Amino acid sequence: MEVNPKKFGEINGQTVSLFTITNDNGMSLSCMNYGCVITEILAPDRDGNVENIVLGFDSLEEYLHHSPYFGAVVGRVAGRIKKGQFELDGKGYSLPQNENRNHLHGGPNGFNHVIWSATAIENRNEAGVEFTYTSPDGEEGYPGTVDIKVTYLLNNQNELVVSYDGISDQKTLLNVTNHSYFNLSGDLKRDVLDHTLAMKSHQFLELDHELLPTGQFINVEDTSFDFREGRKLQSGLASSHPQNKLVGNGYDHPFMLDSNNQKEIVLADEESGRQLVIETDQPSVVLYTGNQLEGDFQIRGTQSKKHLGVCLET
Ligand code: FUC
Repeated sequence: MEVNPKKFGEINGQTVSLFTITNDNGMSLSCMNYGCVITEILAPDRDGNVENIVLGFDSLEEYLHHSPYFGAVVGRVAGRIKKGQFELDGKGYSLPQNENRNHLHGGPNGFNHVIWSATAIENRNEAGVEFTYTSPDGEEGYPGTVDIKVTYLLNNQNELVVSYDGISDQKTLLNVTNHSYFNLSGDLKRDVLDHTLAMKSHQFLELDHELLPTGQFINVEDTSFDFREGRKLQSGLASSHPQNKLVGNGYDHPFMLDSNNQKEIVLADEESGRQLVIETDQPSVVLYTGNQLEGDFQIRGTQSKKHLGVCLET
């Protein structure tokens, strides 16, 4: 299998490259070394029509101006840190507050905004890119120099393997994720509300009005948060559950996973026949149904709107 690189743009005189990895079934993934962003995943529907299944743009400029973390690696810490404050071994740290008074997704200059080094990997049955970055001590307020490596590998079983590897010279926080917005309808033909999601999770975390976890675990039983038998995302939009309403009609919640590496998350679109199976070694996943996607910009010719994509942030 092969990786094809090309120039995607420039930031302050530095070249940003786009890498396209194609497997023997015609499935492909494109990613760039700015933010390790996955810009496109082309996958067949039940009739073999190959179409894009993630939200992304065709130009670097659009990523710089409009992207709500489309396809990016977010960190050092994905999610929100209250007031940007945390304590480690008795020492207090202050991080930039980039969403009202809270710290979101690693701060305004987090991993999604930096240029990574990239090396293509080409083997017979898999290919991909290894991205590396050295985050200096104190970057975005976090202690310790962190050497981080992110690898995307596509194989001939239509599997994408995402690996993260980080090491620091000081005790620190590191909790990254990939922020791809999936839409299995293909080329954004429909929003994701009639996608069916099945998740092995019996607990989710309650959020407060700033979307910060309160520390309270809620059992999913008899609620619109019970995905154990599979349910349409639409049910969260329609639900009167205060937690669905709070996040702008939908989901934006961490779910605790009951098992790992056992098809614990399955997203399916009946009409196209496409299915996304996610397996992880992580204890939880944030389900975000694109409740804040309404915006004054186009996504490859489609007006950005609520619920156009769904993120499953392990
Ligand atoms: C998700 C959500 C947030 C935010 C962001 C872009 O991770 O938890 O609410 O909108 O992505």
